[in-house]
Amino acid sequence: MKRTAYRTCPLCEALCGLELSLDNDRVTKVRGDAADPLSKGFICPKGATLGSLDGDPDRLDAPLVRDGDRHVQTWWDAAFATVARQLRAVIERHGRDAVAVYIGNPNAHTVAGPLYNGALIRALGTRNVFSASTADQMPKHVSAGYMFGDPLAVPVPDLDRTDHLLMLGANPLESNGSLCSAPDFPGRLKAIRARGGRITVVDPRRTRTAALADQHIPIRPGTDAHLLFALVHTLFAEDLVQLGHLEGRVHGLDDLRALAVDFTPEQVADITGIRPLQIRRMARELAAAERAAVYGRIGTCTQSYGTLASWLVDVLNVLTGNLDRPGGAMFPRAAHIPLYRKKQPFTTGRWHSRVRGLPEVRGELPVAALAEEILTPGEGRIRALITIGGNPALSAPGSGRLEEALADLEFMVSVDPYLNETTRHAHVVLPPPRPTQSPHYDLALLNFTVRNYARYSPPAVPLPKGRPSEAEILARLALIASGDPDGDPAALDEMIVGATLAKAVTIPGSPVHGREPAELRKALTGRGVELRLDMMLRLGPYGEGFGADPEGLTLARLRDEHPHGIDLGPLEPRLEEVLCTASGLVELCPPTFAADAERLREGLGAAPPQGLVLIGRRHLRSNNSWLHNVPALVRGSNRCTLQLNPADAERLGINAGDTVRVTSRAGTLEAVAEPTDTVMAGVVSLPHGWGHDRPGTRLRVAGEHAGVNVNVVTDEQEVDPLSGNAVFNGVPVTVERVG
Ligand SMILES: Nc1nc2c(c(=O)[nH]1)N[C@H]1C(S)=C(S)[C@@H](COP(=O)(O)OP(=O)(O)OC[C@H]3O[C@@H](n4cnc5c(=O)[nH]c(N)nc54)[C@H](O)[C@@H]3O)O[C@H]1N2
Ligand SMILES: Nc1nc2c(c(=O)[nH]1)N[C@H]1C(S)=C(S)[C@@H](COP(=O)(O)OP(=O)(O)OC[C@H]3O[C@@H](n4cnc5c(=O)[nH]c(N)nc54)[C@H](O)[C@@H]3O)O[C@H]1N2
Ligand code: SF4
Ligand SMILES: [Mo]
Repeated sequence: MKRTAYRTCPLCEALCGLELSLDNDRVTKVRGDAADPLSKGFICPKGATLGSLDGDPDRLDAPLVRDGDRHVQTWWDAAFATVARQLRAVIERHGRDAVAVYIGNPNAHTVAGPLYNGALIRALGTRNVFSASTADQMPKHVSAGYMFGDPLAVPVPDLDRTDHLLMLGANPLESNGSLCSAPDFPGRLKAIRARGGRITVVDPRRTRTAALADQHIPIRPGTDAHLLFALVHTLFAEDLVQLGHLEGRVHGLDDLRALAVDFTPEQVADITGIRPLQIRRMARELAAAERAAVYGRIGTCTQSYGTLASWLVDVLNVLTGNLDRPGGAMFPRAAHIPLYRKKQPFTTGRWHSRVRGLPEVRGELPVAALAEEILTPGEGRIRALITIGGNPALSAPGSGRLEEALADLEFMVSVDPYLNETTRHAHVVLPPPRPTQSPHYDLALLNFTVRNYARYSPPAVPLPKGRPSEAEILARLALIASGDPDGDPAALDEMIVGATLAKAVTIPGSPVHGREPAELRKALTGRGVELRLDMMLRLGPYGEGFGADPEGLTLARLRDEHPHGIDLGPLEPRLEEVLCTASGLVELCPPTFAADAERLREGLGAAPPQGLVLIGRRHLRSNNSWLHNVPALVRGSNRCTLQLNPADAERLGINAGDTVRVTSRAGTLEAVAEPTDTVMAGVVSLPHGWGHDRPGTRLRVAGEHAGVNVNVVTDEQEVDPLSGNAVFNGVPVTVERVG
């Protein structure tokens, strides 16, 4: 039977609405959903291939168990029974911390991950929790945590209303944007210029985004914090600080001014590679703009000063009066996040990693420490691992060592649709259903949209009988971890809903303050994911509030009356709702950051280090490590090349197409050279997510386009000390021609 279904694309942070044409259970065509108020029909080449991904013959549709070097299909009950038995055995032998969890990037796109991973982690009672966040945006959380009191309060550039966008370490023309959900990001950038605004891009490469901007400023990798400090310095020195509506709402301005004194443009010029005059001009332009936003993304996070750079980005937004005002950097209001939440004061380091003593951040330890926690003998060593939608064998820094570690585990279980570089090590693989069979609501991303917006899509294709949803898989793992392997997932939902409602009624300011939880429960509809979402939406800022606002949102209303999503309006000033620092003010100069800034001083006036440094690269037709099995996305020339500046190539006697050896402290790899003047001299660039040549995987297409794993040479010993984040940019390497 032919029909049409609507849903959100789960592949990147742009959250495009899709219109799927289906023939029975098969997707025959994918188009942009023109009725989606946020994406308005926009779609990219990845979204257009969702049908191939959904129907990929290599996608697992039954669980696997490992038998020696092979994986064989098994029944769901048998797979869960094996997990229960093996996890119990590891916990009995080595204790609860011996079981680690790794949560990968797709958990930001599934509804199951954010709803059930917490319960699983709590039930395990382990301190060894890792995720892709420490290979990505953890510096942003630490920065927001100390500045605003809430690690999730990461300001988003108000793209549609700004006149001046200063972008560092982001390439939305390839990535489609990150921590800023904006379908058709390229179109929104062009609109800034069309209305007379200005875009400046700071990036070691002349990317497609840089090419679209008014101005591209090449920067030596890993030195953004130096540049940003010099911008702060210039604002103070030239009396350009204008807090405007933030006057009286910040703390630490004098400390900040004192700290910035030495960071003159002259002092950072050599290390950043940017002329003092240019730095002053950037500061003046930023200060002069009517409405400006500074936006830093992964290039500024995955470096050794990641937290300092993230902090200084928002310091600039504050000093120019642009935080929390239209056209500046604003805080979206997500429909599922209640306003009355009691927030804990933000801290880090409540525990530390066993081997290197790295601090816990947001309940996690750095993924850069995962391998050593598995391989180093002693009390508290990790002996079992649960991976959920992640491929750390390719995505984690120093992943050569991590692969060795994965092979050393006593037990590993993976919730993943593919048998890939990571899951080939698993003793049990539990595949989630296809995207079309899964419900969708962006719990993790609707907090970062450029307009307030919500959308829920029910599964477009029903699950076959006996096939668990991803939510049920994770709920069953949580039940296993809590010692109740035969427990009912529905009972887990009731417990969570009951606990949330019981708390909500006690908090003054909540729409249900003083009500009876049991009575509230009766109003909710649906089971599992839908039940949980219905509760969250009702308690949220646009919610029906269990009768408080009869016109407000419920899941049924969002699903049935707004199948293309609902526009909840432009971003609005809401700093008061967000702020939860002890002082009640924006902390401009947290002591922890001031102390770490001492590391930056060492670079002042210093000549840049000699030698080449490595950075990453994203391509529109890729998505980290896992879309290389879709034929349409890997067709064409090899993209996994080592780009380098022609001057460096000439000096090293390297020609286009030569095989070159790249060596770092951590490891060595071979890649094909691609000289290009888009990369600044002294910098080489290799994309991540490749290296699909391992035995024991089931990725037929990707195997034919294997590429090399860049993370063999990135160094797990280097982290941003405040966040524990991995350092992928500015890795010192040597490059030589092979043969
Ligand atoms: N097509 C595609 N889209 C994706 C992904 C993908 O793999 N492919 N991945 C998704 C994920 S998980 C994420 S987190 C987002 C990331 O989204 P973005 O942050 O936009 O990611 P990139 O495209 O890698 O852009 C980072 C830029 O930083 C530059 N850079 C490197 N080092 C430095 C430095 O030291 N300083 C400065 N200023 N710049 C530097 C790089 O040259 C690059 O152009 O993209 C998401 N979208
Ligand atoms: N050198 C270098 N390394 C990097 C980066 C870089 O820029 N340079 N970027 C880093 C960044 S930003 C990130 S976010 C990380 C990503 O790191 P990871 O999250 O570890 O890696 P991914 O490649 O996103 O892995 C996704 C996995 O999820 C599975 N999957 C896909 N869909 C689903 C689903 O619906 N449910 C479940 N359970 N599983 C699913 C896929 O099969 C795959 O195994 O990589 C980091 N690594
Ligand atoms: S931009 Fe992102 S969300 Fe939109 S269609 Fe492409 S992959 Fe999907
Ligand atoms: Mo990411």
